Amino acid sequence: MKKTIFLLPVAALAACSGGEQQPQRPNIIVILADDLGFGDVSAYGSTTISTPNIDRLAHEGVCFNNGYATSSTSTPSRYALMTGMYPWKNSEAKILPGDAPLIISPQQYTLPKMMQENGYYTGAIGKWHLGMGTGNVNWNERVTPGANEIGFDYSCLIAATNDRVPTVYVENGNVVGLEADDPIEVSYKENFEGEPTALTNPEMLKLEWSHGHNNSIVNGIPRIGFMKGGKNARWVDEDMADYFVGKVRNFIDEHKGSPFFLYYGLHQPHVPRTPNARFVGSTTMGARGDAIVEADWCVGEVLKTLEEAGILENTLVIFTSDNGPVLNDGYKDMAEELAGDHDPKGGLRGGKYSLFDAGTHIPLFAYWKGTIKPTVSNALFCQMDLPASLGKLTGGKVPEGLDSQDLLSVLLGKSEKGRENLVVEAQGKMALRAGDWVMIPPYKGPKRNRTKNELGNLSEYGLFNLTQEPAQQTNLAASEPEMLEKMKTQFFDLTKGYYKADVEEVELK
Ligand code: NG6
Ligand code: CA
Repeated sequence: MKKTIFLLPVAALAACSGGEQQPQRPNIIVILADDLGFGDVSAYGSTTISTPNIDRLAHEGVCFNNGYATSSTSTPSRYALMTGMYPWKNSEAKILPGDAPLIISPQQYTLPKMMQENGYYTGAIGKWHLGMGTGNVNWNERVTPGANEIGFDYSCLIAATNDRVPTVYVENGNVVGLEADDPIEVSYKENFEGEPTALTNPEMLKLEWSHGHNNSIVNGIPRIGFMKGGKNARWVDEDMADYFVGKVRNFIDEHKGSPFFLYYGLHQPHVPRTPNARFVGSTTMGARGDAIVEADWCVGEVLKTLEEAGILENTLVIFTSDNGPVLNDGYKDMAEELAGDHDPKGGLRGGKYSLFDAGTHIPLFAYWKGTIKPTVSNALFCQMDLPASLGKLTGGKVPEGLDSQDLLSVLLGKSEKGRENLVVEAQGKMALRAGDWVMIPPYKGPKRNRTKNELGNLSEYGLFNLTQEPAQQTNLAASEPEMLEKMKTQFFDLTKGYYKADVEEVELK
């Protein structure tokens, strides 16, 4: 038989042989909401709130039923995502004040640095909360080291949280809109003479505090910490979503031609909840519900921008939340009173600050149009696994010894083989999730804090089967002694040198 030789175009040849021509690497966007609970998105079945844009990621991507943050508060949770290391291995990874130094060393491995070294253009926009500078920050000069020193080519951030001073945007280390004749001063110890606080000038408040949050007043809202000056640089809370969406749009438009990595830290629905007037009244739940709808709009804007730039099919979008939900986190914004039938925990137990499941069991979706097939995944996946998994996806170098696990095939919905276990953390206390089970060692301390969230301080060992009972009401420690022993052995092995039976309670003032 005569042999026929087909001549293929050069590009096709390269693609077939898997040789020189690399497939184009996707852009990656990680959207991290702040305090958004498992029950706060309609994707997991909540009928009391509608989040169509977030749901689109869930329904057309991988919807994780067992997605986790490492921690039930922001700083440690973000630390793990950024470094691929358990935050309880770094004693500084706890809720930081707004003037705290950067807790990630510029020598340390980070997810953005890996992406940057790998040819990606990298950006961080929105909430930071990993510290800036080296202590005693002078906000009138470039604040360094910060995001730009640990792997981000571009950054536009709020230093800590939207309830902490300084209430200014920091772009590439510089306070935006700062005027030389009105320098900023910040203190977490004492007020500056003559500056109004919630205690001295309650008549200036448009939002009242319920616990904490009675220091400097900015934009009619009392904050944590004291600040002076920088009047024209101060943010307007109600415009924050628009401000950051604008920055995200610019970032995508400017870098659509090259692979980029974008970390977008939404400030919603963290307190103070200040949705733009466009969203006020969009739910019956008051500011918290309206802030979630605003966050959903932000996600929609990201997708729209990608579509308009023609790069939606070449972008992996990961959506998640830094920790579980809370209703009253220190302001009288009626979140509790107006919640109605809405359960932000989505049937789980606990919430923000808690060792119970709702503290760290959060919404997680991975969306990549045309590549990821709509999938519901029950695999255990933690945000801390993003560094190793995204390294695998993009060819980035992942060092030995990280706690981050390469679960790329889980992330892309091709495998259900997730983590075998995960140590979760709440204000220095730790618990173990493994398989269907959760083991919580006994800890002293109150059952609830000022938020009324249950903290998970148990007087005896707690053992719960999450598949049988997501609400963690039945302690099986006595009836399942073998499982308890197995979990304890694993837990003490994993946390060796770090576990402390006595952890001082972090008091919310
Ligand atoms: C607490 C604040 C709370 C919130 C939290 C950090 C008080 C009483 N409470 O100390 O409002 O800011 O810190 O939240 O001040 S997180 O999501 O950034 O971890
Ligand atoms: Ca948070």
